[in-house]
Amino acid sequence: MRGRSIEHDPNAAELQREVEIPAKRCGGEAESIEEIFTVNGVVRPQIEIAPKERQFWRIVNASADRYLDLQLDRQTFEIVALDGMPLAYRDPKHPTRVTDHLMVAPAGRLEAIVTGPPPGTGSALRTLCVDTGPVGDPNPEMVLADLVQPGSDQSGAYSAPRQAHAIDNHPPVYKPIDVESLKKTAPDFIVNFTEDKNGFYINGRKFASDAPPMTSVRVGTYQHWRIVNETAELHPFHIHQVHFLAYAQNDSPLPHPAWLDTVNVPYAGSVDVILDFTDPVIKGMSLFHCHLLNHEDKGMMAKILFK
Ligand SMILES: [Cu+2]
Repeated sequence: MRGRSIEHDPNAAELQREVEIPAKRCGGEAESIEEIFTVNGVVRPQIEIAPKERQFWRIVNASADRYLDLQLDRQTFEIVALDGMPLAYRDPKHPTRVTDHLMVAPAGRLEAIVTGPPPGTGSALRTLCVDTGPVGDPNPEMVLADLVQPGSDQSGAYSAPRQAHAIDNHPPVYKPIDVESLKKTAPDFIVNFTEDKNGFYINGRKFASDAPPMTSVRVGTYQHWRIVNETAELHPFHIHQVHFLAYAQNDSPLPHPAWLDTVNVPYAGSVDVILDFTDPVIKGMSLFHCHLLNHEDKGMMAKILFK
């Protein structure tokens, strides 16, 4: 999924109608709609799926700065992995989670099994309205793609490439860990997102390529971080190389704690995470940042040293 700018597109109104953006406003932001989503470069393609057929889908939010709140009409996502990490890796007893919608922040990834709807009932993949906050960008509901039955003679149907994949028979590797005690400790590090008319900041500082790391961590450890968003818009926190367990939002336990590398941080709110720095291969200088590219480019990024 990518964003396509319609700001200067003479067909903007037509494109908005094609993806069925509702007339009623979404969220508090009064700006006009500047972007729509495309799927593999196509505006509202058709995805062929037979009734009861189970397909494995990989969805990447590759837009620069738009959220997806994914929903399949009358169908569910059987989530297998988030942000490239199989759910089973940390929780072998719960390898999948079934949901009817899921927020995927910019840079977020979802792998899920989708089942074809019953004969004669179409379905659509859509994103719902995301209220990005009083100073956020418009992020309206729209249709991303239509699910159609194969051979239903609808022109322009997008067929997923059918490739033979070699199946390797290595047994799966699981690595459940106990982080309960870490959740109870005070945060090892606090990331504070702020902004003003001159830019975007982490802990009061704009990114500088020649600055020393803002923090350093010892390889082999876990850390509890709190990410605090003091602004009036959403920011997705993203870190390179490692994953974290997002388990609380605004000091309340999340209903579905998940291992991620990108997490939405609510405006005027916070998220608590446990970061995993135990991979001995992951060493050296790395980065964490807001994954709205416009914010990152204007300073909301910092270095971290894994030592
Ligand atoms: Cu941001």
